[in-house]
Amino acid sequence: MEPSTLFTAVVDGDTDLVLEEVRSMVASGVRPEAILQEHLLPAMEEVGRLYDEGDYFVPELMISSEAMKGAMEQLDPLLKAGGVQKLGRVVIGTVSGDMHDIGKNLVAAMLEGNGFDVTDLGVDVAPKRFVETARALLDAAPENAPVLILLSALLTTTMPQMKTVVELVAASGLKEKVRVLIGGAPVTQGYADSIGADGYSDSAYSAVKLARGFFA
Ligand code: B12
Repeated sequence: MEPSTLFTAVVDGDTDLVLEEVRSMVASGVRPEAILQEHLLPAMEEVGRLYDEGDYFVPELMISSEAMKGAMEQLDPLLKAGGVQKLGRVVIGTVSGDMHDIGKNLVAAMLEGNGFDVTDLGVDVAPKRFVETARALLDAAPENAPVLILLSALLTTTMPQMKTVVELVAASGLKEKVRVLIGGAPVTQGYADSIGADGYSDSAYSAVKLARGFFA
């Protein structure tokens, strides 16, 4: 099948064309879920594949993610009005003492672009804010459990904050409903295992796959 103009525009990161296409599809009566499922999500999957294979680099990922974010901003109110469930709720941030946010923003944009409901707490986030935010989301709609907490750290000196968050989640009695995923350049699977985190991945694209797995 020929890829749609919208699909190609997302892969090319052409935000103007993406917005124009989404607008005209909505105007001609295409269901917002179909726009998401049949064009936008496959396009982001293609972007992830190109990145995995080394054809795309971080700038291309960012540009496509931005285009996708623009499309989601247009579709969001329509999807909500239609009662379409988002894929799952995610709280993301860079841990306390750490100001690096390029990777975190990329992961957040990819998740948002792939249909997750993302709460981005920014950088230098205190451990208890992650847990309080997750708890507030659970209280607001307990039937939509679980909530995923995603932690980013780029400094070896701030990585131990991740352990603090994992411990706080356990101490708050939320372990059944909250999962903690970690990432960032110095973080490894071994480190994730050693602190009892529920998952680790080394790229924004694989973070999406990992998150999908938790909500499957
Ligand atoms: C850009 C940068 C900065 C910028 C940050 C700007 C910003 N807004 O983010 C600035 C200049 C501010 C900065 C400051 C500092 N930096 Co700096 N910085 C970097 C640099 C060059 C690139 C990081 C980056 O953005 N990479 C690109 C992104 C896309 O990659 P990423 O973050 O790894 O994210 C990917 C994955 O890891 C993953 N991922 C990321 N987060 C998450 C989370 C989850 C849940 C998952 C699943 C996946 C995931 O997905 C992303 C996309 O694929 C790195 C070097 C490097 N190569 O890493 C140093 C580096 C991280 N910095 C370093 C240092 C030391 C500092 C400073 C202390 C320097 C100083 N003396 O002031 C300060 C600290 C400030 C602070 N308190 O945080 C060191 C850390 C050393 C160490 N072992 O701890 C590094 C490694 C440089 C070096 N070789 O010395 N830095």
